[in-house]
Amino acid sequence: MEKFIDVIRLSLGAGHGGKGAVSFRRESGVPFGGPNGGDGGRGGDVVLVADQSLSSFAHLYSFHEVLAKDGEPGGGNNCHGSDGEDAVIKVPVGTVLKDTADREIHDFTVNGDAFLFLKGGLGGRGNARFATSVNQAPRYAQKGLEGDRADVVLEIKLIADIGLVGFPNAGKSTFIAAITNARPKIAPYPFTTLTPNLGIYRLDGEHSLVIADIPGIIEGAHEGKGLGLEFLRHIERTRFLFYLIDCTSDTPAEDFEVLRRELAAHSEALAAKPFAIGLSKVDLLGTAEDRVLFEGDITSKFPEELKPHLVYFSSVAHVGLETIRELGWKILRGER
Ligand SMILES: Nc1nc2c(ncn2[C@@H]2O[C@H](COP(=O)(O)OP(=O)(O)OP(=O)(O)O)[C@@H](O)[C@H]2O)c(=O)[nH]1
Ligand SMILES: [Mg+2]
Repeated sequence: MEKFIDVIRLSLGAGHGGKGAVSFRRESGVPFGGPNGGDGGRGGDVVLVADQSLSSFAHLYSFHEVLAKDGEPGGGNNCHGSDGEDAVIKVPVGTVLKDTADREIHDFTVNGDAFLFLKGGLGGRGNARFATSVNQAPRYAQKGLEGDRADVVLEIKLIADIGLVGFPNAGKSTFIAAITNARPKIAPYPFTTLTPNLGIYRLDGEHSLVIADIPGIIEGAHEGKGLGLEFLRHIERTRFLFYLIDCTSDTPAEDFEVLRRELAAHSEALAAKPFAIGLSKVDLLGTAEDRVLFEGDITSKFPEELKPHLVYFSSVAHVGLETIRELGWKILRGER
């Protein structure tokens, strides 16, 4: 399984400016010509660019340090040294660049956003620049300046529209596999999902929503039980939460309350997001006629104010997925 890397530290350095040259003209018949040492080139910059084709920092994992190239030194004959090549670091959309004290430097929310982070050092001036009427043959040229350096942390907050929240085994991964392009591992034991999966849910040819499948949550997760709540940051930016409850649970309404309490313990803002409650695996309730009866019974266990939020579905039998698509359109249009 590919490791999902969501936080990395990097040491970044812009290039050093190239040295200016000390050089003098040599012409036949002229024993000692004027200064003609050229300037050094600029050091390369460090630029970070948001790229929507990426979804992790896996491509950066083998680097501890990323350095732009130094500027080339100037040459004789007023030759300007070439500028050092920039270091261009691609990051997934949703990346936050921070310093090592956890202060945000830049937030990459838009594909193609290019952030010039570290400036390369200026090239040194060659001795040709220092000729004056009193010193017509300066033997002095500047060294280039150092480029900026910084240790940083890159963190990705996946930008999903919808976050799936549920106990282990509720059927979250099966759901995202049924309606999106994601192909997460699915298995009949708890904590199959250890790292978040993102899937694109196509509503039609042009419109889609991104859904995040995250690890299961259990009661006491805010105290570190199970996998804890640390991964909830992956759904902090979603507009909508889809709570998944196994419809065969004896206590579906309590299950929902436990989940909501755990979320609130992590972040009140997260728990206050718009939501729907998906009762999963309705194929286990029997035939279509049986289902109507059982679903009525399950609905009656929920308090009145939650009843309008209930959706019954089965990812395996493809039941209720049209209702979920309608819900998807409403979320897209901002009606939910
Ligand atoms: N009958 C039936 N089984 C389902 C359905 N959806 C999921 N399952 C089964 O439920 C089990 C758990 O499914 P997962 O999708 O892995 O559950 P999860 O919520 O992602 O679980 P964690 O990753 O452990 O949190 C698997 O054995 C699935 O095959 C469904 O609609 N009907
Ligand atoms: Mg899963």
